[in-house]
Amino acid sequence: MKKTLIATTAISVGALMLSACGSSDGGSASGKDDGKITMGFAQVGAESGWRTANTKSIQDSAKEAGITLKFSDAQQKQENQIKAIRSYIQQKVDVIAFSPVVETGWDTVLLEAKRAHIPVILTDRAVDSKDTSLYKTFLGSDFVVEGKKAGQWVVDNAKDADTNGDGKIDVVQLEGTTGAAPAIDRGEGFADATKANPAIKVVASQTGDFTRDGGKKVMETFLKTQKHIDVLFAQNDDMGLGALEAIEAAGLKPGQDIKIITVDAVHDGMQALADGKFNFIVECSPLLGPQLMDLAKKVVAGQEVEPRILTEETTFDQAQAKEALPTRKY
Ligand code: GYE
Repeated sequence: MKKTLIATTAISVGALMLSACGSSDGGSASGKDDGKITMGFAQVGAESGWRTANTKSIQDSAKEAGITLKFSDAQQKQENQIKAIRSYIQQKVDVIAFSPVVETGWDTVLLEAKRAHIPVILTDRAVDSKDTSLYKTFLGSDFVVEGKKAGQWVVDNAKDADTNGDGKIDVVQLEGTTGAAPAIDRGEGFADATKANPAIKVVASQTGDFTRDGGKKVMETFLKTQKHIDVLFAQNDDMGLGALEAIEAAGLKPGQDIKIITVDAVHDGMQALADGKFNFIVECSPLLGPQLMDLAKKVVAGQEVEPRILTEETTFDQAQAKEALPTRKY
């Protein structure tokens, strides 16, 4: 907000791509004399279609809200995110928002922000810090519920999901980034819901890092090592899309020989569902930008905000995907 004459170029953040959209305006720590807000946003990376849509939503809504955005891409590395947050503290931005790549290890840097009187907003993913005074609010989905919805589909469609009719439902799971909230919580929710039917068993589970490439490679291994696979639970669309390639290359029909459930509902995932290659998608909305900018304005103005803000989400089967695709925004 206040002109502090801190040149953004003076702050080195290594290989990070820190792009300052706008001038080198300082922040609330030093004064609020021109009414403008500068937000420092430390993004996870560009690992998935979800992330691309999330980044666009944040950039577009910052522009719309008249908020100057300093944006960094951490390439899925926590150390890069910590460096970016430290640089935002030095630049005295008005508010810091970030989506923590993993849950643990944030207390030190968040305490630095608190001491500098810069409010922090968590978006998309949570931290597991016991000290909740380190951030103002957490805006995002309930990933445990998402995992439960995925597991419930298998329970509800058990007969169909037993693709070789042997009375057992052998599930392979493609996990997201190890240590990330959505990977931990979706796995937990899925396990919890599928407990209802003892015939359902996760026979193999490995990380594909939320990427297409990761999903493809791990699925190739699963196909080699497992005698039979009834169901694939991919914790995001991109890993499911990568797995499709491996399944087809192995001469199997995705959606039929192997039932596929994913999370996100990005465009390519919805297309695969409409084409009959996926069976069920649990939606996770990446369009967090508008709510984030509203929250930023409130916390910078010193207003109280709810400590936890949930996004509203639905699920899609194949017919619903066909219907929703033409008007889908991402
Ligand atoms: O599901 C996945 C992305 O944190 C909710 O991260 C997000 C997850 C999303 O890479 O596609």
